[in-house]
Order: sequence, then structure tokens, then C-alpha cells
Amino acid sequence: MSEPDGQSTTLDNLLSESRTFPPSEAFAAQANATSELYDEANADREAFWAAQARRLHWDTEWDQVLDWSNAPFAKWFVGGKLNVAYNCVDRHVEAGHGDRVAIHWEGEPGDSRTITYAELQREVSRTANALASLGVGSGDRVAIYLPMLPEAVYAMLACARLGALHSVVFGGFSSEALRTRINDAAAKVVITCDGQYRRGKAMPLKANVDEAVAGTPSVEHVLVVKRTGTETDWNPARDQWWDDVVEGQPDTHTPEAFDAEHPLFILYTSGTTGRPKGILHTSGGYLTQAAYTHHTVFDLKPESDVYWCTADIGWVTGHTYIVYGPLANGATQVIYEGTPNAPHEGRHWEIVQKYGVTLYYTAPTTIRTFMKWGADIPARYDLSSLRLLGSVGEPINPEAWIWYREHIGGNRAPIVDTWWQTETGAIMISPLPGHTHTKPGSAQRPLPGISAKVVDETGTPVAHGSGGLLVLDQPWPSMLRGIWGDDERYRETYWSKFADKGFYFAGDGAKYDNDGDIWLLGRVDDVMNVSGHRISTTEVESALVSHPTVAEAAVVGASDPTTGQAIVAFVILRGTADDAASGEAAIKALRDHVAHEIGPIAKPRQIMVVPELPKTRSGKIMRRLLRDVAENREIGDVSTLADSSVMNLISAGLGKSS
Ligand code: 6R9
Repeated sequence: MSEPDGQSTTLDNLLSESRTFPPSEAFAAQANATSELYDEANADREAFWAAQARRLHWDTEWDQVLDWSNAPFAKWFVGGKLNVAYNCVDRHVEAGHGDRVAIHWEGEPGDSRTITYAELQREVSRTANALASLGVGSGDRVAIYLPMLPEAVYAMLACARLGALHSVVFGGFSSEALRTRINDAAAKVVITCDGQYRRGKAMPLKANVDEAVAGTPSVEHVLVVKRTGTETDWNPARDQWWDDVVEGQPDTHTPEAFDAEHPLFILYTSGTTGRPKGILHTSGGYLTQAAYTHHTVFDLKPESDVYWCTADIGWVTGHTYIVYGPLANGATQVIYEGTPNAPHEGRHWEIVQKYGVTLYYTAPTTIRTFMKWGADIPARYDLSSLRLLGSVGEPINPEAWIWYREHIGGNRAPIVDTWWQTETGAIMISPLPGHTHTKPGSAQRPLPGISAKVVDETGTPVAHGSGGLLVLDQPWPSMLRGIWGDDERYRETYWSKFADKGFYFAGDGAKYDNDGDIWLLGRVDDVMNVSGHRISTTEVESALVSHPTVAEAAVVGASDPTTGQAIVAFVILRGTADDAASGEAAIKALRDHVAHEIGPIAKPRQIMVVPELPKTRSGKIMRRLLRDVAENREIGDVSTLADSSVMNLISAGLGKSS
């Protein structure tokens, strides 16, 4: 394990901002969250979660709230049965809210669609019937490789309705990454579209699927949504247009109740090794915590709020806070297909104004991008509808927090900085709006019902004012139930570090301030956080060394003013490589190679050609020293290097860097 990336810079930032922001009386008076929630949860955690589970419709009530006897494999709401899609769609229609808008969908080129709950019910039913006609049933896996289209939501909910597991693969991942994920889950069906809009251009997407499924024996059908009209190759034995299969289906479908622990989805995330982990989530506990947190942390009033989470459906934030949480709560939300600067840098604020968005949830990297573009851009729009702002994905620096509050929230809307992970399934640490006196840069307290601690290497909680490692010391309903097909890796990755205490190790550094509030300080493992996306250093290193010119590679996350961290690679070229191989064109070829192997999000910002890499006597690369180089710092202690002259060689040779 190396030291927390960027910890020192984060700590420096913290010193510069010590204001706290109490909620306004008006907000507090109407808030969903009250301080009693903490008391209720402290009095009886299981009774508290049972009360939260009653937000949902259960076909059969559970007979045990939590079974932790086979830890770390949890069972929540044992014996209970429910249908997740019914809970997200049908029951709102049955309750008389069929005419309520579920989704205001805004396409990048400016087209839009309004989908009410009644329409959503028909679309999800048709899609479920279509998938069933292709042979999809309970327990089957369906890969979804789509941009932000309503069909992505229909497909996810149709899987949930049938008891099939979806594995959504972010549309920015390469065909290689898609193939690995399809094969790991042995998906039977892939759902994609012809092309996707990106900054005004139509980019092919189905072509990636064609490349991927050339090596996926499990795939029987590819279902293709028509979006851009982009020409695509066609394999008639395998490919079908979405419209041809879905349109003619009956628009009713009877949902079946599944066990509370029935698997709901797999979502791949980067670990510290090259191979991504298929994080497994199940039904009852996941939906309970998704609904509870969405209601409490975002203060949702389903009759009047217009909610917008800007995440992509390919990440966990899109799963829990676009699909399952908001829809379980009967919310009206905006889903936007494109990037924040298409066709202009005011696009988000234009959308906020158009739909009267009240609750807005985004990532620090996006906020910092808005800061770069200038406060005069949001100032051109009417943002007075906004009454709450959220942040997720990485620590938010106090400067961005204050800018967000002032220029987007009109110094009025409370900010919730929400800490959680793909593995936790839902928000774990966050202020409660209307209750908490917020502090710029701190996620502050575990939510009622959640327990988290900052501990030292022995698992002992650290004193207020000190730093350590973040652990979750009690099971929670939306916790991952394992890594798909690899129980051992699940135990090893999350539960082995504090095995004697039974703590879940999150992989994040954190500290308590003097009030006992938690400040997240970034990853303490070899996982980078680039624009809120988790990418492992090993994954990028494997991609680099798979290129014929590269002998060895080491990758570090260097702090970056916009993306949080940026990928910086150090490569040793093969013996035969001459000056041409280390030239600009060659470096571009390496960056493109990484994009092809993993996806454009993993492209290194910088690749430096070096003669050697700094290693300890046991052969471990000392990333700390490479980070010093990447961040233009004086190089730290080199005494544990096998050869201490290596750093001089590296510094001397950097004339060849890009
Ligand atoms: C939801 C999501 C999880 C990692 C996590 C941590 C970082 C997320 C954060 C935060 C500080 C916050 N992270 N939210 N760090 N403050 N509010 O992002 O899931 O993609 O799995 O990433 O992101 O390092 O461990 P995921």
C-alpha cells in the first residue's frame, strides 16, 4: 500500500476554509430529514432498516431483517419477496400517478421526450416481453452498452422485472473492455445502439459491439436501438433492431415477485489489479437503501421536485440515483444525453431553467470545469428553482464547494457531499439537508442506520483531529453481496485487512476534525480517481506493456486542477526502439493504444520515456517517487531504492517526455 494520493494537498486546502453553513429556517422547517432519524437508528438499527424497507411494496414480508451469520456474505430481509421494477414503476401508476412525468429526456442535438409513469410502465412491459421472447429469464445476464437514452432505463427495468441481471458497460469503454465484461458474466444478450452523439458528432457504437462479440461465445442476440442513423455491419443471425423486437410486443406484463436476495445487477469497477471486479448487488436491501437515501439526502418531494443527476448510467451513481432511487420514490427527473458543453457551455443551466430543476447532483470535476468556463455563464440563466445541490465521486475541494454554493446555489441551496462506492450501492456518509451545519469539503457523518469509522492500521479509531483509514464496521442493506464468480477475491479485497475486527475496508484515507466530522482524503491503494472515474494503475500499465514497443511501464495518478487526478505514465521502451519510437508520434500511438484497450477515459495525460524505473530491493515500483516527478516536486527519500542513482537518470532523461 502506498500513501494516500494527494493527501497533503487536500490537507492544505482544508486549512484555508473554516466557515460552516447552517441550514436556513425555511429549509429546515420542510426537510424530510430530522435529527430523530439518528436517534431511531441508534436505538435499534434493524428496526430502523425494517421501517425503511416499508417504503417499498413487498409481496411477502421478510421474517428476519439481517442474517450476518455467514459474514461477510450478508442477507437482508430474509424470506421477503418483491419485484424491483414493480416498485419503480407500476405501483406509482396504481396509486394514481400515471400522468406524473417520470423522465424529461433531453437529447444532445436538442430533441426531447417526456415519459410519464404510465408510459414508462408500457415501455418497460414491452421491453420485458421482448427480452423474454429472446429467451431471457430469471438469473440470466444481459449486457447493456448504451448512452443516456430512455431505452437504457427501459432495458434495466425490464431485466429487473424478469429477474435477469443487467451488466451495464459505460459507453466510453472500448470493445476490449466490453468483451472482458461480457465474458466474465457470460451475458446472453447485448443491448446497444447504432451510434451516440458526442459534442455534436455521431460516433459509432455498434461497431465496438461487433468487435467485442467476435470473442464472446455466450452472446446469442444483439439488440440495437436506432439513435444516430449511423451505418453498421449486420449479422442477421444475431442482430435485431430494438424497434422490430420491442414495438409489436404487448404493453402489459405481469411482474413476478423474487426473493429479497435475488441478484439485481453486476457492475464492474476497477480494483488494484488489472482485472475489473464484477460487483454484485441484490434486490430488497439495495432498493431499500436507494429509496431511503434518495428521499432523505436529496429531500425529495415527488409531487413538486424536478431532480437531475448528471452521472452516466454506466456508473453506479447512474444506477442508484437515476434509475432505482428516484423511480422507487416516484420522482420526476431530467435525463440528459450529452456533454455539458454541447452545443455551448451553458447547456446545463439552460436545462435547469427549461425544466425548473430543483435538485441537482453532479461531480466535483464537473464543478471545476464550470469554474474554468467562468461564473458569467450560469449567471445568464434563471437558476432560482434550485433548492439543493449534491456532489459525488471524489473529495470536493473547498474552493469548488464555495463556488458551487455561490454561483449555482445562489448562496441558498444546501450542498450535500455524498461519500459512497460502487460496492456500498448507495450513499453512506453525507450531511442531512435541513439539519447538518455543512462544512465545505467534508462529507461529515454516516447517515442514520450507517456506521463508519476512521481507524489506524490496527483497527482502533483515531482521535479527533487525526487521520487514518475509513472502515464500515456494521453491515448495511445495499452492501455488495460479493464479486461475481470470485468469493475469495471478495474476502481478500474488502475483509482481510481488518479480519479480526470484521470491518469492511473501503480503500479510502480519511480524518476526523475536532468536531468528529469525517473528511475523505482520497484512495490509499493503487486506484486513481480521474474525473470521478476509478481506474487502476495496473490496468493502464498492462495496456501499455501490451504494446510492442513498451518493455516496462509504471503509472501514477498526479493531482490535476480539473480532473482531480490525471494519469501519468513512465515507460521503458524495448531495446531496439530508437529515437523515433520515443518521438511525439510514438507517444500518441501509445495513448491511442490505451484508449483502444480500456477506453478514452484511461488515456494518460502524459507519457514520459525513461531509461529505468525506481524500484525497491524487492522489485516493487516506488510510485511515490514517480509522483514527485509527475507533480514537479523535489524528489523525496530515495534510500530504499535498489539503485539510488535511478532518479537522477530519470530526471536527466526527461528531455524526451511529451
Ligand atoms: C459513488 C462513486 C468510489 C470512490 C471512493 C472514493 C471516491 C466517492 C466521494 C469520494 C470523497 C466523496 N469518492 N464519493 N471521495 N468524497 N463524496 O463514486 O463510486 O465510482 O465506485 O468510486 O470514489 O475514493 O472510494 P465509485
